[in-house]
Amino acid sequence: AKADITESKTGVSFPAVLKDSQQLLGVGLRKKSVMGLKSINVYAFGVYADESDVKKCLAEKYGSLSVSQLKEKDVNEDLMESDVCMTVRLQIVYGRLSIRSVRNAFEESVGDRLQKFGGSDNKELLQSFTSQFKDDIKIPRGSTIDLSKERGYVLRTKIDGKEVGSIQSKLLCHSILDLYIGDAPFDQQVRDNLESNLAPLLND
Ligand code: DAO
Ligand code: DAO
Ligand code: DAO
Repeated sequence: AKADITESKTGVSFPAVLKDSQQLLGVGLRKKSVMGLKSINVYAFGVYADESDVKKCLAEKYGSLSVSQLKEKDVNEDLMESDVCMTVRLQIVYGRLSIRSVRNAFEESVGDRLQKFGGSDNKELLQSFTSQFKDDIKIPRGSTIDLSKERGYVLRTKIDGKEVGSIQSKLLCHSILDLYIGDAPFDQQVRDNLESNLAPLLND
């Protein structure tokens, strides 16, 4: 079996494979600056994609290319747009996360992407999501949140393995993934290593 990978700044480790077939493409750190001053580490994250979906959806277009050739293309765009099953696993390291701050951060980060990709007014869509983050949900340090894009652009959210909801929306799936592998990601390192980690899935 392949080895787990540890996010270096937090020491949080991620399994190399999730759900039997989703391969780890990179790990990173989500920070947040508070009051413009210091920044806190909020969660470590790992990005996974289903190996056979990657082959099916991307190999024909990219299969013969080297890593440096892949870097010239917008492979990340194809990954976000196509019906490849993916998971972003978040492991919370900040010990005082309130649902209110999750809601606010979500409206800021995801709201920004919904506007970017959806154009018109998505405020209602956004609020219909965030209103479902019930005030009594606890997300202590050590919690694991899985955001999974399943077949047909269904976004399923699980906290510590327990489902909290699912929503079918291509726009929402794209907006969430863009936070992690888009052009202005939370951690540039994941973006930088994406092609090197995808290449073996495309070619073997
Ligand atoms: O205590 O006010 C504060 C700072 C909290 C920052 C929280 C950022 C939340 C990021 C989203 C987490 C999603 C699980
Ligand atoms: O880090 O800014 C960010 C956005 C993270 C998206 C996280 C969604 C978390 C959903 C948690 C549901 C809690 C009920
Ligand atoms: O339709 O099953 C349902 C209820 C949806 C609940 C949504 C919970 C929040 C999921 C937000 C996803 C954010 C990444």
